[in-house]
Amino acid sequence: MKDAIGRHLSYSIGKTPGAATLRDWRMAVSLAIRDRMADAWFASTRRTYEAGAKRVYYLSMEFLVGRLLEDGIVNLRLEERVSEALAELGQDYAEVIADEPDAALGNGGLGRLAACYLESMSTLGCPAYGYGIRYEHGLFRQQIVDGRQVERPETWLQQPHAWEFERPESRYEIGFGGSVRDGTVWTPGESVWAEAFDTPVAGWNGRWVNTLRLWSAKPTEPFDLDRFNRGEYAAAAESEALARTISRVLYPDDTTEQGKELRLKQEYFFSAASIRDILRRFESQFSDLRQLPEKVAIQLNDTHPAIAGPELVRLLCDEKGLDFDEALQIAQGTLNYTNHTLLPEALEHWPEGLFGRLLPRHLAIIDRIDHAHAKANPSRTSSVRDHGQVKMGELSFIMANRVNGVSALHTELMKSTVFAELHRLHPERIVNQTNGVTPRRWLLSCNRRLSTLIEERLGLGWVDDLEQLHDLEPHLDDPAFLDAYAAAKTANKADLADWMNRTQEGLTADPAMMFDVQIKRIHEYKRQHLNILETIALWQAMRDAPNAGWTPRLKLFAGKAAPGYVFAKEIIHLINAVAKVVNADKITNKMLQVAFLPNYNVSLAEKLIPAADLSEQISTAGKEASGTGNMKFALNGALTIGTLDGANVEIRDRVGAENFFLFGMTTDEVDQRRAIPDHAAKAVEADSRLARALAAVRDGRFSPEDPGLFRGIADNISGPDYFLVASDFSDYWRAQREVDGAFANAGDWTRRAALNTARSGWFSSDRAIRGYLDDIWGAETLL
Ligand code: OAK
Repeated sequence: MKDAIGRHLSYSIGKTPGAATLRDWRMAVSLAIRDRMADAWFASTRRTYEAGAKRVYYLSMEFLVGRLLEDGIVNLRLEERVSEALAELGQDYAEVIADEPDAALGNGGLGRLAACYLESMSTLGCPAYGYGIRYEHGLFRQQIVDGRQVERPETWLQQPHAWEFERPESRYEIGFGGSVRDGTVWTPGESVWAEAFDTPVAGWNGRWVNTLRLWSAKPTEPFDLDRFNRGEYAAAAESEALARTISRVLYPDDTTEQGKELRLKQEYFFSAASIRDILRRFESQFSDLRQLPEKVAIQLNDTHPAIAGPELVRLLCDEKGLDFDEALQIAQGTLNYTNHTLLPEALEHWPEGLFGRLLPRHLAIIDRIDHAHAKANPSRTSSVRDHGQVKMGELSFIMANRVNGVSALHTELMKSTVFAELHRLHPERIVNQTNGVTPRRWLLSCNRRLSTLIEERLGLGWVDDLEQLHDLEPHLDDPAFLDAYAAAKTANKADLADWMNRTQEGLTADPAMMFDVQIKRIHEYKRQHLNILETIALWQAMRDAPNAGWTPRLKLFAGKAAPGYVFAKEIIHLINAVAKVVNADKITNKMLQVAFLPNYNVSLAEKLIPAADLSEQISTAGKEASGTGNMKFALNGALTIGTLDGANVEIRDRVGAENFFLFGMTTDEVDQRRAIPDHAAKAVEADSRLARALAAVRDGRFSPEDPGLFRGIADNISGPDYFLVASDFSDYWRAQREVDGAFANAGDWTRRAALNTARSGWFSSDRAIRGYLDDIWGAETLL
């Protein structure tokens, strides 16, 4: 290992040890690790060809992979060798790992899920490719300036990236616009190259390696030398810059519709390149396109790649000469669709005018698909085109062999709401696959103290068979085990507290406090404002009775708001304003501290989750499709305070109701409550704590220099309150006081935390991927 690192430092990076920077060392280590993936990578491809196996293609607009070096080292089981080698080379292992920038090619849940699933597919030996976009700029970097979110460009690709292989020979010309002749001959008005960059994704033990193939946009028109020679430098580079725009930025929206033309271009760009690549690989091995459904399963990660359906039909008809009905049947046998949200504003639809201008042939194909479906289902009343819009959810549904939701509750709601009619017509099509998370990243490597303790008791079998964590339960009767479990948590908290106290102005975190954590995108449905309102009420109650024996708490928040989402940004501002007042209050600051940690990303989550005591999963019931953070917290021994929403329901069923703090209205109750006139005003009137906390917000207690600053938030909660913050407040307060009482009993709390770990094995992404393999893809694993 030492030689391998040294060789790369000299001959790949071109530095001597004396001149090498931390980044140089990190690059050299990364290249040495990447080398060790190569043979298994080639072997995986060879095995797949030899077996004539079915391949899975996961098409996703986002892959939120985070850092890759530690993941590679851990999965190849090279930790000791790398840290020893680095020590001998005079370098610090942890520093080298921490030097890597996060690959933030995603917004949140959907993108991180795609990354967990790729890793699990490799762990299981499922032949698979991930297909996405190689964004030059991933999700923005969040700064907090005077309490407000400020967005800065993220620049992960400005430094050399160790993990990818550029494949200039794998490129496809992707067209847009233009016209269609004789009904089928599409002549695009403009085009760009989609060029492939491959990253190897190694599974546990490095036995199988799949590929993440990301497309980068390159100009088809060469640089204009004539204009350059005439001194028109900017104009000479114009077409090049325009082409590159397509893979320039990740849209920073999470569950809101993004209606930009460029966004539709991005979606077609990566979907079309991926479909062509899939067909090319298929045809290099098989001769009959009718075998496609038998040899290929394509998963659409939400509707962003939905245009892959019409594109596949187009290629099969217009280029391969199949007739339409046969092409449609092949495509429908190959494609599947995962829905990740029911929020109306997140259901993609495109204006027909824009769609027809950019993709004229596809619009005609969509109409034919829709007519064919309507003809076969005469009782259908809806259609893909509606009120001048092309609806991508409906399109995905009718193009798919299987459609899935991401938690049991969400799947049932899909059947009864957005897809009610299509579900009636195709009752076998919708299936559930509750989300999962990879235990390699989300326990083994992010929480060394806990994973070492588990290894001492159970060995390492749980790492790729997470249900083995059940075998911890007998150890709960051993006081030494519980002590060690508690000590691991406390040490994780102490590390985090040290780091926060150094970096967060005004904060005094003490590991003896309860670490109460809410980390996720900032959104009204996720209700960070419910949490901060309860924080305010708690602070007021503590001031009233400072000696009432309060359980000391640190309230931690982190998350990004979409740049255009004004209300979400006001919530961030309010949290920071409350932190400033509360942390400085001499009466309460030993009992209550509040922090908003900037720039939430995968690496920050890896720091926070192992140190959490309490996991806040408090969305309005019916709104959070699943959640995956909720699973990571439970696995790492945080107890959940949560509503009956998304996968919380299944977490509670598994860890036991007595180890989960439930509050709030159910999905049905939410609908009923919303129908009551003035529901929020009535809830405020009925709860004096809520009224007082809202008054403090409204009257400028947290913004003395601008008293009206947060009035909008207070008015929303006591007025329209679509997300029912006011109506759920009393029960949330009750549950939080129950949490206080439970935390005060340290021994019992640890037991309940350890039960959360022992009973969370089902939430492994390995289990989820097995479910996809069996119920959706019909594919075999080769390990
Ligand atoms: C993002 C953009 C459009 C549609 C959905 C999303 C998204 O991230 N949804 C989230 O997906 C996660 C993975 O399935 C779920 O756990 C979250 O509940 C859901 O909000």
